[in-house]
Formats: sequence, structure tokens, C-alpha cells
Amino acid sequence: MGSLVVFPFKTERPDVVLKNVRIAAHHESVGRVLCVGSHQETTYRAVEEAIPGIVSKTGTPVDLVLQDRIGTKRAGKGDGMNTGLRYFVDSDCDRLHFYDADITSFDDTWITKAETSADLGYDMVRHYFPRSATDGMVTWMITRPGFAILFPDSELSCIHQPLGGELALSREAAGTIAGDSNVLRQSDWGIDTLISFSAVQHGMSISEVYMPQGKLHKLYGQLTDIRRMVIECFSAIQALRGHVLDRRITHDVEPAEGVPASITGKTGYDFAATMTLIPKTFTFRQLDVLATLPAPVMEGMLSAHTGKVSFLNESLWHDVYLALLEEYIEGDDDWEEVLFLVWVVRVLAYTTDVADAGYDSALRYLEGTIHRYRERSAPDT
Ligand code: GDX
Ligand code: MN
Repeated sequence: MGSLVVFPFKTERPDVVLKNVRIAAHHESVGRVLCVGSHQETTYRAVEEAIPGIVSKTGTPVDLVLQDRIGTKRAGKGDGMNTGLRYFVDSDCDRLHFYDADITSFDDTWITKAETSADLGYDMVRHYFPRSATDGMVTWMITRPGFAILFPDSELSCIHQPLGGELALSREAAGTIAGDSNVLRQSDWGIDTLISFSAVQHGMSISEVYMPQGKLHKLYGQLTDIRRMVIECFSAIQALRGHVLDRRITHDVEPAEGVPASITGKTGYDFAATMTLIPKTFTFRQLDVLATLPAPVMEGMLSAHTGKVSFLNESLWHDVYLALLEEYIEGDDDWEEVLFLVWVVRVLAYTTDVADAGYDSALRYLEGTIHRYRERSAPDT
């Protein structure tokens, strides 16, 4: 019956979403397309209006639904993806693809590459792509370190982009993930963390395919968007403490190609604007929270606003991360603020001390950090 392609979307440029829906509907491997909106707003109505035209041109059924309330966290992308998983389980489609709706570099090769790799028998195919050395800072500073620290002898921390929203699942794999209560609960930005975790926990084989053109998509307007993401992605990791990953999985990665200068030369965020987020003073409660982190953090954070950020190096970040895993209180405003600010300072420190020296050395350093964190957490033998 062909594959189902799901686009979760919130408020996006309708022309971008609709172009991607058309590309999917035109693809020979695709039997059905589903758009999952977060609520009834302008993008939703534009998609609703355009669907009949797309269906009559391509002959592929295209559906539009509002996301169901499935999880227990903030209602966000997780509810959108879980709505797509449920829809797939009830459909007669053979495979399930997810793509972010805001990708402007989306074309039929994203689907074709996933299909070709899935034909080899992998349970999950994930797309990965080149990113500038200062992009992906939630992945590099939160998710992969967390996976490395909690599950040092698992393949999990070796997945390149565990937060990526672009992936394909076999019918069986999608059924397993759709029935995993930890995934169903994760209605917020933590959904991608949980889907990656669930795949490894269930012993799925994973293939990562490389998209050399990169993922061009909507830029962050405000850092408040990424603030939620940092907080929710960290909480998702913290909730994984105590789980055991003891299954070896097959994990194959298509090698990356030379990265174009348009990507190596790009800065992922505005350094000066980000510096201004660091406060000169903290509330008493925030100081209490800072005091529970390793000693150099308090002193460092108090002078970080002057530009002295280098104290938060790889090694101290590891120790801070361990303390956060133990002490962080989900939903507590002061913990959220402190988590966000120490993450900001860590990103600034890495940018000045590592990323500014060049793309290749920065990427080697980032991969090296994940490796070193695994070694530090490996059980003594
Ligand atoms: N249905 C639904 N409901 N869709 C949503 C919602 C929601 O509440 N929030 C966001 N989306 C859609 C959005 O329209 C887009 O298509 C996709 O989800 C990703 O969101 P975007 O705002 O483009 O975030 P970003 O930073 O580009 O996302 C990347 O990182 C996320 C993460 O770090 O967790 C991307 O790889 C995401 O798939 C990933 O979840
Ligand atoms: Mn995006």
C-alpha cells in the first residue's frame, strides 16, 4: 500500500509546508500523506484549502488532522508525532516517514534515500546532514552527553542526530514505538529523545543516511524557543535514569561527504545577543540552586556576564551534568532558569575556545567529547 509520510506542523509558512506535501504526494513510494496540525490557525486553514487540489493532481490521498491529546507533558510536537504513529497503525501502509514541515531543502531524495535503506531491512532509517560547528547545541551539549553518561556501553550516544525529526520506520518498528508508554507520554520536545531511546531499547537495527544538501529550515526568532527545547530535552534524559540498555543493535552510518563552505562558515547563533542573556545577579533561590552544582560553577556564573565563560569546559560540564541528573527538579522555574543559563554559558565557552578555531577541529572535538564522556562513565572492569 506504499508508505505513509507524516508532517507534524505548528505555525509555518504555508507555501513551504505545501511544497513539501506535494513532493511527498508525488513520490512513487508514497501511498498516503498525513499533516498533523497543532491547532486551528492560519497554516492549518491554508493546508486544508490546498489539499483537494493536491489530491486531484497526484491521486494520492492527503489527510489533515489536529493532534490528539495523548501525552502527559506540555502538548507539543510529541502529541503531533504520536497522533501520526496511531494513524499509521490503523492504516494499511507499509512504512512510516516523519519529516519536519518547515524544511526548505526538502526534495524527493529525502524519501528515496530512506526507502532504499529500508529496503535493506533496517527497522529505522534516520537522516543526518552537515551542520555548522555552532549549530545543534541541544544535541551536542544535552542529548548526546546524557546518552553517553547514562548508557556508556550502548550504541545510543553514537546516533548522530538523535533529535532529528526526519526518519522512517518499518511497519513492525512503528507498531512497537506506537505501543511504548514512555513514547506516548512524551508530548513535548522530548519526543525525539524518546523515539531514539525506544528504538535502541527494543533492539531495532538503525541506518543513518546522509543528506549532503543539509537541512535548511526556519531560523529561531527568539532564544525562548530553544529555551523550552533545552529544558524539555534535558527532562526527557533525566527521566531515563535507571533504565537498562543491554541489547546490542546493528547501527550503520553512510559516510559524510565534504561539507560546503556555506555550512562550515555559518554561525549557528548570535554570540553578542546571547551574551546579554547572562544576568549580573541571581535571586536567592537561584543561588541556592547554583550552590548544589560543583563548586566552580557558582563563582563562574557570577562573573560570566563579563565574558569570562571559559571555566565551563568539557570536564566541568560533565560534572555539572551529573549533578543536574541528580538534583534537577522538573517544572521548577528556578531550576529551569539555571539549567538554561549554564547551558548558554557552556555553549559560549565552546564557541570561543573551540569552534572559532575551525569546523573540522570543532567537529572532532565534539565527537571526542562524547567518546570521553562514555569512557568516564564506563563501569570499572
Ligand atoms: N503538530 C505539531 N504540534 N507540530 C509541531 C509542534 C506542535 O506542538 N511544535 C512544532 N511542530 C512542528 C514544526 O512545525 C516543525 O514542522 C517540526 O515540528 C519541528 O519544529 P521546529 O520549530 O522546526 O523546531 P526545530 O528546532 O527546527 O526542530 C528540530 O529539533 C527538535 C528538537 O530539538 O527536539 C527538529 O529536528 C525537530 O524534529 C526536533 O524535535
Ligand atoms: Mn525547524
